[in-house]
Amino acid sequence: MPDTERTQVGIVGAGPAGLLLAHLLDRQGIASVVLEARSREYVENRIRAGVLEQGTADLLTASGVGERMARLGLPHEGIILRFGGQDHRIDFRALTGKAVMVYSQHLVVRDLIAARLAAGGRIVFEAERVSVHDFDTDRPRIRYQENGAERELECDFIAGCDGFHGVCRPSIPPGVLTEFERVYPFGWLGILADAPPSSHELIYANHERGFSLLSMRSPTVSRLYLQCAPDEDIEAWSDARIWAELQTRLAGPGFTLREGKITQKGVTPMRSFVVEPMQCGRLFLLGDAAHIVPPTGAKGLNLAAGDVAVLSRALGAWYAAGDESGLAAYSATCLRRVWKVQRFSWWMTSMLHRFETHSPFERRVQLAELDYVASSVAASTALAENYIGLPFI
Ligand code: RFL
Ligand code: PHB
Repeated sequence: MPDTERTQVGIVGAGPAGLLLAHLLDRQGIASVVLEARSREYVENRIRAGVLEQGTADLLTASGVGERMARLGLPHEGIILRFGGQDHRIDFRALTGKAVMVYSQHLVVRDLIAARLAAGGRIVFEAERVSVHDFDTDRPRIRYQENGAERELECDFIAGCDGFHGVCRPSIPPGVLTEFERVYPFGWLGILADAPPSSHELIYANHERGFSLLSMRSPTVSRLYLQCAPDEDIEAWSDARIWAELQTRLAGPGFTLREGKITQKGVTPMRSFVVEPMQCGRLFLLGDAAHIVPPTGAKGLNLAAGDVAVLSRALGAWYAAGDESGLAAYSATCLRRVWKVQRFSWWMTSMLHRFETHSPFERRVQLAELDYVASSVAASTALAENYIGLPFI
């Protein structure tokens, strides 16, 4: 017989979704246990997203985990679109009154883990063979192994925050979920480099040779991306070749790309993916477990935060007053926002990348779209409003 433990909400996955949910539940007096397949060191050093919408940054601050972000985060009031040899700035502050925060996802994860552990919260790292059961009843269970011992977690609800390759979504019986997917014919080759950012703001560059992005992590660390094949062989990219390609694609008026030691490199394929509904009985899916966006809109982490805001509020109402309405509406509430963010991420991806299949006509239309966005207040406001983030609820 496995050792049985009881909690209110069993959370699978200690990425941003799972950790933020545990934190927001704790602030409402709701107990949870987080089960994570990887080690603490691994999740605290996993380099991924870097841009927080104003709503995500505000949520972290309001819930008491914004101290380091306030010190080290870089507030950005605009981005640069670079195409046809020209720069066009989208001024978020002027167009929307808001801004975004450049702050690494792995630091958000570290801040949330520290807050959970300081509050006496339980996170089981290196949990093995996690499986979810009985979520069609009011006594769902999660089974797992900890240090080789069989364990069982009995809970009221399960939150599937275990990412795209997790175990929760595939545990939902066939026929319940509908999947929507688009796989793009390219990926991003991303690097981290010990080089001061060559621009104060992010540069999204549409170039004949393919898209490229200049981003950053700190005043001394640059994060740069190149559009590549989805199955690009990273071994074929020496540091010299990466810098040469970045120099070509990012060339711009009065611009010098500063190079430095490349400390990490990797290739990410690009897809858009959504499941409907984001719930089955008492199992809720959040973040990448329910949807994936191509990174061009910088939305993955922010979508996860939006789901967490909706579910933590709904669970709060259920525990405080037995109000089931928020839980019943969870999927529909999230999906309204998810699809708008999917649309934005698909649109940014389509506008900025090179498509091998484009005819010369389609290429001209793509450049005309960029020119329209850059020159029309209405169109640049639409970009800005989506980039700084649509309301969570
Ligand atoms: P995460 O961060 O993937 O966390 C899921 C957690 O669940 C754990 N897990 C399991 N735990 C227990 N049992 C199992 N069977 C488990 N299976 C998985 C995993 O170890 C992990 O700790 O999902 P979450 O919390 O929904 O957060 C979403 C964001 O991480 C994600 O949307 C973004 O990082 C997406 N993304 C990017 N977004 C951006 O906005 N900008 C970027 O530059 C950017 N780069 C990226 C990315 C995602 C990447 N992935 C997923 C391949 C780069 C990469 C490489
Ligand atoms: C990043 O800094 O990793 C980043 C920034 C903006 C994006 C995607 C990734 O659109």
